[in-house]
Amino acid sequence: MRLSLTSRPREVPSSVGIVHLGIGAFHRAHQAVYTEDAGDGWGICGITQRSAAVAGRLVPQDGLYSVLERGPAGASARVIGAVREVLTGDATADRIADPAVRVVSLTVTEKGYRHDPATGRLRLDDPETCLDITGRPPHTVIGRLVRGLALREAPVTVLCCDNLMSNGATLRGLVEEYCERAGVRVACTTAFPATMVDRIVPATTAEDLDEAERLLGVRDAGVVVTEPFTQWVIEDDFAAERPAWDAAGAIFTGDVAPYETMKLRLLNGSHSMLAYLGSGVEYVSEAVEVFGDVVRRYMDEDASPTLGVPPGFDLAAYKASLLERFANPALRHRTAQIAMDGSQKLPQRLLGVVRDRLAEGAEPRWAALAVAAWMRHVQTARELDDPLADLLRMAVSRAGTPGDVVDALLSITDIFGPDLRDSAIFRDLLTDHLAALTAAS
Ligand code: CS2
Repeated sequence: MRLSLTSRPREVPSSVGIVHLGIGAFHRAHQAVYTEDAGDGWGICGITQRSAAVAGRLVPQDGLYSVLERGPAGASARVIGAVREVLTGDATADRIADPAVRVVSLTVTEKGYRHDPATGRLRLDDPETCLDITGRPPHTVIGRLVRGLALREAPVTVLCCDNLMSNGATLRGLVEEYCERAGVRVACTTAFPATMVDRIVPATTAEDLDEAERLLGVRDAGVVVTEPFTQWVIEDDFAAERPAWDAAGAIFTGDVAPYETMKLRLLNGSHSMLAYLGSGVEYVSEAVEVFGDVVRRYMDEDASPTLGVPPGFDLAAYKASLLERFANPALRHRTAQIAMDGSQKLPQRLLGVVRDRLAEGAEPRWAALAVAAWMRHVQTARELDDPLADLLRMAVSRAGTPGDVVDALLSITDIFGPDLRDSAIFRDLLTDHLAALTAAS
């Protein structure tokens, strides 16, 4: 029997107040769970942005799906009913225009913003963005969001839940830049709070579907798998009403920046380091067995001195908990899943650490090792899953020695900016590490 309101009758929200762009596994394991746990009746309209597959799985199940939590002590599954509609991308603008909607949230991954990761501005060499700007029915996330906002009068909060630096302000900047170039006016009041989102959500496997069926007694085609840990810190700056996410454990604060930088540099930076150094093993839990010590040194010696830690926060305990989460053997988080889209991830995860350490006159040795491991990945990966893959492959195809490879990749200023391209210290660190990684393989 399939999961649905008939096979598992339950109360669900009767209306939609949130439109969510990018209804992938992360949203369903994170913000949708907080929305359900807030218990104040907010329903979500999830809109797929790239692939309609989620709609195909959730619509026949009345929007229901299960969250399979895999901890070291075992697995549990619960059904979530907060998602009331699942639509495909073309519906975005009309759905945002609905005055009953007060929050538009996004998880579209770093590359979904089609921005320049080094400057945070729109990439005007992106053909899809250019076509949207000329006025066709929009295909890009920013184009669709702007079209929807322009149709509104009622105030709305736009909540970016992706791992970008200053994600709220970055998204606001992209929306404003797009409006200016496309000659579009947004008249409604908007707010773009910053958020820090955290939960590890590996891709669902066939074993996960079977395990959820065993636990629930019905087949769910929309299972998402995750760890027990979850965290959400949100800037308290809303243009209109919002769910009581704080009742579900979210933290509202005036300044998200310290949490955001800490999470991006410690969790995501370490994750990327493990993914590239550990590209020879399948799972993060295996990579951490081999590279746990260098990750610890990256966190302690390079990343930690760059952080402004929130008052009362136990940084040592946070770092120890990250290593424990990475080591969770039940999670089966593939290194390849994290390794993708490196060009979009490196700046906020590792290059900020490099910059800050260089500015202090220190040598960011471990952060440079992680970046060199990415360079090795670019050189050797059979398939490079990255929006800049062509550019990256072309850069390394002409390069011979490790020094050449470093120079060729560092000169991509969309990733490194002119400052890191021109840093002799960083270049030398990268060259030494890449030579050692090349010799070791
Ligand atoms: C990961 C993140 O895939 C990746 O790049 O580093 O998705 C990570 O699992 C989440 O940010 C954890 O909150």
